[in-house]
Amino acid sequence: MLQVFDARQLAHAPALELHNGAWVPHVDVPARAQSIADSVASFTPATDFGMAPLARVHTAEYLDFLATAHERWLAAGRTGDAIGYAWPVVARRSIPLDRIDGLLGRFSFDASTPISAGTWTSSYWAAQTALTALAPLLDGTQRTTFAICRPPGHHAGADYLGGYCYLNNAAIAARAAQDRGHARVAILDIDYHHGNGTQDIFYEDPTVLFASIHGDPVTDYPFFWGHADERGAGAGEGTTLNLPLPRGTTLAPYLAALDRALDAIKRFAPSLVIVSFGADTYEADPISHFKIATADYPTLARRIAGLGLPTLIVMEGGYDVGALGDNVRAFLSGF
Ligand code: Q9C
Ligand code: ZN
Repeated sequence: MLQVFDARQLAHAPALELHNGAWVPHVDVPARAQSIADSVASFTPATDFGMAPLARVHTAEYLDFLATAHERWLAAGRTGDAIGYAWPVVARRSIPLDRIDGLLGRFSFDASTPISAGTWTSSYWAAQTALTALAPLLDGTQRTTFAICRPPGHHAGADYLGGYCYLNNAAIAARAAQDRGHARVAILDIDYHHGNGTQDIFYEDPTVLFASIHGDPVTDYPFFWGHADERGAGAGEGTTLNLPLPRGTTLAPYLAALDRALDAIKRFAPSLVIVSFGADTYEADPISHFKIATADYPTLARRIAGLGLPTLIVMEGGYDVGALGDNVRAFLSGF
């Protein structure tokens, strides 16, 4: 199994995030990606596919903002990481803004996701990591590949960052696969948190199925997306499947939900599957609340492998750094 990791993803190093009312050390530490890379036998660095595949998913305004935000922050006389403090209510009209604080609000949805000096570099190479892992699936030389992406991507929308995510690595890979002939792509999101960015990007798109199993947004971040009645809209009605589960969920009910998601994928009949894999479903994850054990991950993976489809695994969350390498290795072993 080809495994892609690029050390330029370690440049992203936000200092603090706002967590339950306190500024705490950011949990997406560079050591996360390093511990995953250390746990796999060998890896390939990313190839540069340039900006075009990013622009298939994200708006030009957002990409320009993200690439320049930290410079603009410094130019405004600030130090440290760029972060917003005022957000427009959904459906506010579009207002041309220039001040960095206005832009930070416009292009983000939370206070968990600061922009550090290295954020653009790492986000860019995380997207290229996903594209590099996709390439051998497109030419048929591999059946399953693993992209060790950091920062993660599934909370990032076409024009917003949030949830530790800046560029939507899985969505970028899905569009690239479509551009190379995969008309129908399924994205299976098994991070603990709902992948609101991926859902938004494909909400009205009948050619990409988005199926997600996650902590119920009634109790858990990101609150405003991921409820079971969100099923897509317009031409995309029915190609979004949300399976929220309560805090404390153990393997058996998790597998029941996974089988429902896999059934929906089979009915959709894609030619490629992208798995947004978060190891934050792990029982000891510091910010999440499912009860999946390390020994459970091969079982999850075997069921997904049972689809028998070319599969790109894209790393999303997972914050118990000490167990992360073992959990990822356990998951990959099931393929
Ligand atoms: N007080 C991913 O797993 N922080 N992102 C919530 C809770 C945001 C997680 C704060 C969690 C985002 C990719
Ligand atoms: Zn997560």
